[in-house]
Amino acid sequence: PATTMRKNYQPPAWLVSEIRLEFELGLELTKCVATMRVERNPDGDGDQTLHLSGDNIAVMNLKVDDADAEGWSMSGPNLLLPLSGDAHKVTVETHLHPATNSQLMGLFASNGMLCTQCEAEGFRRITFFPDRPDVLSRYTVRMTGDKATFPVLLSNGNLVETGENGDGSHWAVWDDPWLKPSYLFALVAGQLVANRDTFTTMSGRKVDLAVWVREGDLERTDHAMRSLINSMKWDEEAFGREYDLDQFNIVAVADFNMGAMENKGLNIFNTRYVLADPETATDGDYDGVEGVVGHEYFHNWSGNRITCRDWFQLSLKEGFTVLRDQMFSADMGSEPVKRIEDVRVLRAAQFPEDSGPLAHPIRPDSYQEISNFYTATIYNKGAEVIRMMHTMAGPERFREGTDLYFDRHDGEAATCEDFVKSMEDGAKLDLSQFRLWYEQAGTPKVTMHATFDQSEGAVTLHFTQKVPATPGQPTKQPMPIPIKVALFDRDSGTHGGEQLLMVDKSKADFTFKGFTRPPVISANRGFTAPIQLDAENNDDDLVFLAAHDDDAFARYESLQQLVTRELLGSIENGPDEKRRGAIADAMGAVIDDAQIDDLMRGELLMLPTLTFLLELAAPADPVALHHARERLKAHIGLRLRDKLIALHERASAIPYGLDARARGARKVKTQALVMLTAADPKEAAARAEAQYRSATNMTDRQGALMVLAGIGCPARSELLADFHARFDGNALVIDKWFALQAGSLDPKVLDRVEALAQHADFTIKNPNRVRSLYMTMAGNMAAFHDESGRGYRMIADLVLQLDPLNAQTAARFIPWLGRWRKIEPKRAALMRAELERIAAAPDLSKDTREQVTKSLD
Ligand code: B3K
Ligand code: ZN
Repeated sequence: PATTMRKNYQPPAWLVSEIRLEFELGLELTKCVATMRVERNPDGDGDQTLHLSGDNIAVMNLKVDDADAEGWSMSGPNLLLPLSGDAHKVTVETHLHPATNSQLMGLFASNGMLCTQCEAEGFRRITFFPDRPDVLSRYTVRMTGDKATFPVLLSNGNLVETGENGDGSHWAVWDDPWLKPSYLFALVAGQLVANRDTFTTMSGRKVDLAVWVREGDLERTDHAMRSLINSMKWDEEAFGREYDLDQFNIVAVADFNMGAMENKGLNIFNTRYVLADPETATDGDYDGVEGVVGHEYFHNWSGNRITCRDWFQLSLKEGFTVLRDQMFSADMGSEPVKRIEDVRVLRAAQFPEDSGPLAHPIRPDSYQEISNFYTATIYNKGAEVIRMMHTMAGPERFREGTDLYFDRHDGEAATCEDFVKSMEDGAKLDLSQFRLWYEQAGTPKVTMHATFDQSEGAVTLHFTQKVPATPGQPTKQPMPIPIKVALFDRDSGTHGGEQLLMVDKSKADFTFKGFTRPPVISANRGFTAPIQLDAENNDDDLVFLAAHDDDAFARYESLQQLVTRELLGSIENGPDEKRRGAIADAMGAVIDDAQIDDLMRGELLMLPTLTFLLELAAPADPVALHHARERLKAHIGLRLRDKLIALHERASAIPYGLDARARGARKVKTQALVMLTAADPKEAAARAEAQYRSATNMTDRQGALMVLAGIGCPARSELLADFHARFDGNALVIDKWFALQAGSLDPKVLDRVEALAQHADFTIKNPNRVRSLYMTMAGNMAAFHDESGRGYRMIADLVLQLDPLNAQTAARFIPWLGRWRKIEPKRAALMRAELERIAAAPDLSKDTREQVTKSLD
């Protein structure tokens, strides 16, 4: 398969200033006539031939300046059209079959409605076009369709005209005044109802807002609407960004490959990130809706007004927009809790990627299939890299940098370099060495060792850094790493202020004076740098920081480190009684601490994820790690039994609400049950059953059922059946029902997953359903890594079955098998064998082929 290289970028030879798209809509057959004004690009290479990308479409009719086109040819899926002049009108007709488009790219049908997904390369499945993000055009869209089937007709921009044809069909014309690349085109047609509101922008423009859903879902759209309004306001205040059209539409679709899509003025969402009410959505789901609504809205500036020159620049819009949505959610809720959650995601999803066969820099050098690069690295590490600029510049100068970026590049297809340069000029930073964060893959490993000179009263912190080798990058240069530290006095429990250190060589020392005894060092506070830090703190220091650190993240981190040390150590040498005791005491202190709120308490009580532990232990036996983690939970649960029960009772008395106090109560309520389960399953089961039966909301109900699903008690199957019956017909909740079983601690998970795949509600055609069963199982370490290799086989079977139908979703399962190098040799061989079985299949998609080949290398 062909590899696209960043260094080979060439500006397009032809530009398209305007395009008019005329659709005759039908579920089985949609006709599309595209009329483009093409103009030779003065900055192009002068190629006389217009290259139009196509994918799975045929030319039904082709005209140049209204006459039948001559001399054109196909080169594979693409259309080559030689042109004589400098500007022409090109008209091309294509026929589309949305009902059978199972890839969910281009124009597809979902539950009787039509909708599109064009990013990254879906527009070429609709019409022939220079489908690359540096070709910006003005779009006019005319749709005509049966009024009963498609009463609502939406596209980008503003609605300018509508009318009836008199034969039961009607039409609408949408005009988008903003130039945009083809990947931001969107169309929706179907039976939809809207939750409407308005927003007045800072300069007084009134914007009509609508969240479009299927009839029965309307009552679950208020949270999405509120999140949209909050996002619009927040972007004005935090970044000075104002919305720029008279309308803003969000549409919810049940069949969708990812979370949502930021099409100009017409965001299309997976129903999962729109629909929420207390009965069917958990607090986590509410946060997901708020975060994704914000994310897609923020793309209007970071992505749409300023887009990407080519797909290697993807992190320009994604990394920056993730940072913006993280800052938004932090402002809407609790900043320290949000930071802890974001770091947990980074460690569980991005660190493994960065140390595996699919590692790539946030600005990759090459790809075969761009869909494979919508990764935790591009998104989450990309956000961390820009967050470091924020840390180095401080909030005011950071804002000057982003202001300059928006100012300088508005209306352009820009590069990561453009962003970095704007930051240098606007935020007054020297980022010459910092650019390495864009070039080098791999999570830097940093060590810190403290020495104390009694006679000088001086503490010296000795840092070393090493960026590990990654595919294609055997040797690395040292990076500039901003590390925030504080030095605590052991007796008073206070420190003399935070300092930001820049570790920019392989070895760097920093000396601090005025100490009479060695301080306790709190390093990488707030997780200022996305690194793996070994701070060589002893257990006493960690216990001290867990109790005294005034940086909430650092406090969390110390406890996590203590637990990590115990878990990794116990695999080799059995449990360390003293350390286990210290952990239980520290957790007990967390339960008792009146200074922290329950949202934070819930974070502090969570043990590190197995994926993160596996990173540190590799190559490891994941099942042994899982058992060690359960044993530690049991130990803590036994030691803190009374406290946990009291916590569960206190939290259960707080009535439902969406405020932080009530949300925090729900979080610790289920956390308490989780700890208790390992120690006293009977007690936990009784409490979980009561919690389930009296639940007034999904957070409590799902939390209780999650606990029960892992315990072999009589209530288990009764309540799982009750849950299914209660929410029958609600696809998003039925997804939860599948996930609860696939993710449970039940030793028979694999049998259950096999049975669930035969359940009447299972369908391989809906990505949410596939993920709820199989992605959850793949993430359930004890099940997926079953010694027999059966978990691996099930995922490989799924990939082979799904790949021809939906390549993008199928390819997303490969990284789970691709982690074989992190696993002990026996299982690693079984994982490799499954990858080889997939690789041997004929006609694999480009998506899956690329991931499998790289994973076997
Ligand atoms: N930009 C889209 C992702 C498109 C993925 C295409 N495979 C959603 C987002 O990041 O906002
Ligand atoms: Zn995005």
